[in-house]
Amino acid sequence: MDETIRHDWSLEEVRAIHDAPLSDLIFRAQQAHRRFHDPNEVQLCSLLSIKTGGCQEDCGYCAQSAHHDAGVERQPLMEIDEVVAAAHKAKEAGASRFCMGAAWRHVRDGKEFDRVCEIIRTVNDLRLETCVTLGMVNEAQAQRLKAAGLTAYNHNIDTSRDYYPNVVTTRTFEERLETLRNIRGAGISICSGGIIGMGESIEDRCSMLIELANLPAHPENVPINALVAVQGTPMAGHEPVTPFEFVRMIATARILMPASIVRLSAGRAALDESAQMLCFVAGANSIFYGEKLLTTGNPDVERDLELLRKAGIRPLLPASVREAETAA
Ligand code: SAM
Ligand code: DTB
Ligand code: SF4
Repeated sequence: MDETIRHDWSLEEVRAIHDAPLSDLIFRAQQAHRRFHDPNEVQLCSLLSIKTGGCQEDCGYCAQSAHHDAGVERQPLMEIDEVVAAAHKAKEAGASRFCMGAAWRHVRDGKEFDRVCEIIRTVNDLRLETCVTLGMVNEAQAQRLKAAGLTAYNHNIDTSRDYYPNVVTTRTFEERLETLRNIRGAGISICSGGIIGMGESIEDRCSMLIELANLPAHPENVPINALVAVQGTPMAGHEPVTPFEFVRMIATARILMPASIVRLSAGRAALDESAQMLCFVAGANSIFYGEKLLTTGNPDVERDLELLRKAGIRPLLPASVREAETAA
């Protein structure tokens, strides 16, 4: 194993990294980034909500929780054809990964889960990487997702272990980790990160990254979201995070998990071009690409393509294509 991949980070160490002068922090993040990635490539992931609203969980940030009234229209699980049409469009627009989210507390065996597995198979046939986020899954369900050809499973730890009860009360941090173990056990890539701007301390942010970095294997993808404060949720009143906070979090994630793909995720629409560019320089190498996240907005495709063009950044190709090119 590469000796620069560590799993023994301490809070003192990580706090010192996070709080370093910005220039020093970014320089160190760039060094880590360039050891494992092409700094001019960014992964483009498109996101689709395949089942919206009415969720039993009470996540304080989420517009889809049945515990809050954020005015989100509930939608049952989409039909295969509709999802595939959206995946096709995302591919045409240049995405390499198609991510699908369902507002479920956990997966239930039955017709709906069968349909999700069929959706994964069909989207895979389009030669897109597939990712789903369906809430908690057990070992057998993880195996079925693997058999359907799933590339990655998104399951965020959201915040630190200590701050977790201030964010969600209907499940525990440990349950979150249990699902991550089930996904890892089935041989599926893990996409797991969190959210900043929910009233947590800097120490909580560092602790969250340490939880991820000290897992037996780092998540292959680490989404860093800034809270999208949605009216009607308990977190509607939070102040937006500043670009400095976003950049520090991304750079710290990059240093702790140098080989992982770090995604500049929700909250990007509130950043201007220079702040986004600074996030790329700080080690972000993935974005959500497409006008919508799950229920809230994201930058326009044209503007994103223009930004990437001006920065000389190329889209990262799907893993299957990269491997075929290396073999040739
Ligand atoms: N229900 C599943 C779950 O919670 O795992 C999947 C969907 S859930 C919406 C996926 C992730 O989106 C959450 O874990 C959270 O990190 C992120 N998210 C949701 N609402 C957000 C918001 N308003 N701002 C920032 N991130 C958000
Ligand atoms: C992740 O880390 N961020 C995405 C995805 N994983 C599923 C979701 C962001 C949601 C933002 C709020 C919304 O659109 O409802
Ligand atoms: Fe449900 Fe996921 Fe939203 Fe929590 S984040 S309320 S589990 S959809």
